[in-house]
Amino acid sequence: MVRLVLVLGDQLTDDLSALRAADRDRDLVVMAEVADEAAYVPHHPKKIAFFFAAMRKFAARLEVEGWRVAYTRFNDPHNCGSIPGELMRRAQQEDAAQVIATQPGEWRLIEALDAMPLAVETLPDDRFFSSGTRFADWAKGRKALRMEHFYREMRRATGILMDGATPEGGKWNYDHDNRKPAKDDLFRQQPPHFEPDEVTEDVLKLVERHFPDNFGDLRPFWLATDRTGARHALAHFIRHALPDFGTYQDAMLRGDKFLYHAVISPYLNTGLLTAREVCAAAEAAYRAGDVPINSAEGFIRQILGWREFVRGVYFLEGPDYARRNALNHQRKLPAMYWGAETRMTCMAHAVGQTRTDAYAHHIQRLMVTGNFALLSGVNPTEVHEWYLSVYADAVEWVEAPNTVGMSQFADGGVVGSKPYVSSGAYINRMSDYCSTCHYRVKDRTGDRACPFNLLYWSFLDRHRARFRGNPRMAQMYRTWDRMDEGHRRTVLADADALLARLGRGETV
Ligand code: FAD
Ligand code: DLZ
Ligand code: SF4
Repeated sequence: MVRLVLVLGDQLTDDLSALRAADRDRDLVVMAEVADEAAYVPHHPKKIAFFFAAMRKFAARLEVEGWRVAYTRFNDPHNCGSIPGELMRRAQQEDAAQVIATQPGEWRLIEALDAMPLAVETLPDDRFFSSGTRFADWAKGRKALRMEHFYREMRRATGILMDGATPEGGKWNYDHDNRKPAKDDLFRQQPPHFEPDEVTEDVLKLVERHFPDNFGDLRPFWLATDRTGARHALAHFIRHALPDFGTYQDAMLRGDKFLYHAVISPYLNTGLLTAREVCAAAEAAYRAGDVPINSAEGFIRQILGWREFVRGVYFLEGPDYARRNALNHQRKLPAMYWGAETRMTCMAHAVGQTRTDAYAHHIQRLMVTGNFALLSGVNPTEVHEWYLSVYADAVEWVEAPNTVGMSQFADGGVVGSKPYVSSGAYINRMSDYCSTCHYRVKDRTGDRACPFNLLYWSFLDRHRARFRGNPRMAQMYRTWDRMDEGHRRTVLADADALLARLGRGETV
């Protein structure tokens, strides 16, 4: 009897476990562009187009390789609008009762598959270095889960950047050499842009028609939508940007959206690239002498360390993870996140490039938009839904731990041991934003004081009971407590006034 082989939009990998388990001569691959996936948050139009175009091309490739594929387009009049609905429709058409699936990357879909009246065999997603079981074993009995410890174990287990039993170069982590600000450089290479072909152009027209009001610019559309393009993007990064990745990984510039970042997360998260091949390419460049250790290690840590770690946390913590709100923050997400006017240059730039490119790099996400939401007490579920919507690389298993955990501390300290908060001084050190800002980064009080300066102290003051015993925050509280009491009162009053303006929807 024919079995249905489900391939989701983020499972576009040739040796996906579901495809390996299936019989090409007998089984039917099911892929579907459905309203439930395309509209459960208001995705950026570039993100929807990227997923649909990549899905169509992957389906066409499977057919060339001899698979029978039932592919449902978004505007097919028979489209049931959901993954379970499409599986049921195909099951009736084919008289099938069994489904083979690779575990989805989101609890919502795992639960939907579990609830189906068909026999669904869900296989582990082994495109990752670590399995859920391995992570759970590592986590068992630990008081706190720390990425750095997990990362070292992964280095040992995989042998990546190892010299026998010791880390390559003698150190596990070279961040000490990193974190330099960058200067404008007209000759810095930009990530390759890919002209839409006929398949992509069809998808762009469909997205224009069906999602006209979603936040974000659909055109110019420049992402790769197949494996060949994704591999080209990877090779370009390794050659042109990886050598400086480490040194400048935290830098931000008004005139350069991408700096030395890889811009490969959409390809990794859909499966067009695998984590193994990306780490292998970076390690090979290091061993060939083309890339210094601080960059190779820093980059590999993001994938072998952070990416695997947050995935482990997402599945270990369970389906309620994305809704946590440990700090009980309730403010609505300010309209500036959806492009409303702001006088803050850093926010305008981070949101602006999110709108045009469905991309912002890690420090923009963490220390600009994330930092501002956390300091001003925005409800983390709203923050989570924003990040899930606006980035082309956003799938919940990776987005939620980064947003709810790392950036908003809403998981109470599972991902990070302290909240990532900073005043304007950090942004000023790492970027050229402040020199053109309405606000003054050096001002600590008053109408023109940088909002980060006001909100930073008011956040620490508000959450003193929770954080004062945290050894990593003791210095911050000592600094605050040493300030003159009158000054402290002014800071808190100015912060309250700013928050009130934000609450009234006034431009900040
Ligand atoms: P680079 O800086 O060049 O890094 C290389 C690769 O390392 C990335 O492609 C990515 O696969 C991996 N990586 C780097 N940092 C992380 C991290 N913290 N967690 C997991 N993988 C990492 N990443 C996503 O892939 N999807 C998301 O939805 C997402 N949401 C985020 C939300 C917030 C609030 C924050 C602070 C970070 C988020 N990240 C997310 C992590 C990180 O910002 C992106 O992976 C990175 O910006 C992607 O751009 P890049 O390919 O140029 O990355
Ligand atoms: C992100 C996305 C979008 C926009 N559309 C689809 C779709 O129509 N069909 C599909 O199979 N997958 C889509 N995806 C990706 C899924 O939402 C993704 O598989 C889940 O987030 C699980 O990780
Ligand atoms: Fe951002 Fe403050 Fe600098 Fe303005 S002064 S760009 S608000 S950090």
